[in-house]
Amino acid sequence: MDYIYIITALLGLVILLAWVFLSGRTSFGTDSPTFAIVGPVGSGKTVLFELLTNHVLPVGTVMSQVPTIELAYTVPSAPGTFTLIDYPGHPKLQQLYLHANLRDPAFVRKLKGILFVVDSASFSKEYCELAARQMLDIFKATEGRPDGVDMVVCCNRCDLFTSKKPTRIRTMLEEEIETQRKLEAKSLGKVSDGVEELDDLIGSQQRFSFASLEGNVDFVEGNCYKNNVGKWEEWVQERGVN
Ligand SMILES: Nc1nc2c(ncn2[C@@H]2O[C@H](COP(=O)(O)OP(=O)(O)O)[C@@H](O)[C@H]2O)c(=O)[nH]1
Ligand SMILES: [Mg+2]
Repeated sequence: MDYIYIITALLGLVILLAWVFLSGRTSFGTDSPTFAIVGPVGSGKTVLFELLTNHVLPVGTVMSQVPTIELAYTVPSAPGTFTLIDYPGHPKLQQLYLHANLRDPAFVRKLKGILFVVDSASFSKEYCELAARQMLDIFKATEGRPDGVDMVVCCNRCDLFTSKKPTRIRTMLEEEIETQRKLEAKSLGKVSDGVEELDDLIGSQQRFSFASLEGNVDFVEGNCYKNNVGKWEEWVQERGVN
């Protein structure tokens, strides 16, 4: 009869150890340094993911419904492997996947860099509002880390004549983020004094600028269409080797 107690106790111990081990592991069951590809729908994220992982231009893409994950992503000259995740750009799906991950401190800690892809050929005022909203939500999570998380804004589709230059996109985004931050602070101020929380993270003293963030934000043009992604790859490589 005593055996039953011993076996039950051992079984309990095994389950407990398994639980401790598994719960300590972060999203997608891997602890390797991670690069995230984010940005609005149709900006070229999935095409970029394919170029970075398979080095081929996909024949066609459909709107992504779930994240695409490469667990054995290698970066030239960098030791080991990385995780590369292409997140769907639809706001609802971003909440479900990207922001669910960003709420996990262990996930934020292992983030090596964020590739924020925008369509520089459709960068209208409305598009800028959407991109700024998405960025602000990301910064709220990443700027909580002492050193922030580096980001490269991939100004994609520079092959099209309507495309805007990275410097212009940067200025438009800074102005828009400042506007949205003020609006948010105003509405938060009405219900609570939680305003400091956001302002603490991105500095309330001066106007919003990317330079005042903890993480470095670079704006670099390119286009997936003609496989002109070398500068973005170099950016990833710099973070991968450090
Ligand atoms: N002209 C042009 N089209 C591109 C470029 N990059 C992506 N596309 C096209 O943009 C569309 C959307 O790309 P996709 O990667 O699915 O966007 P996602 O929603 O951000 O994942 C596809 O039809 C691509 O072929 C580019 O640099 N130039
Ligand atoms: Mg996609």
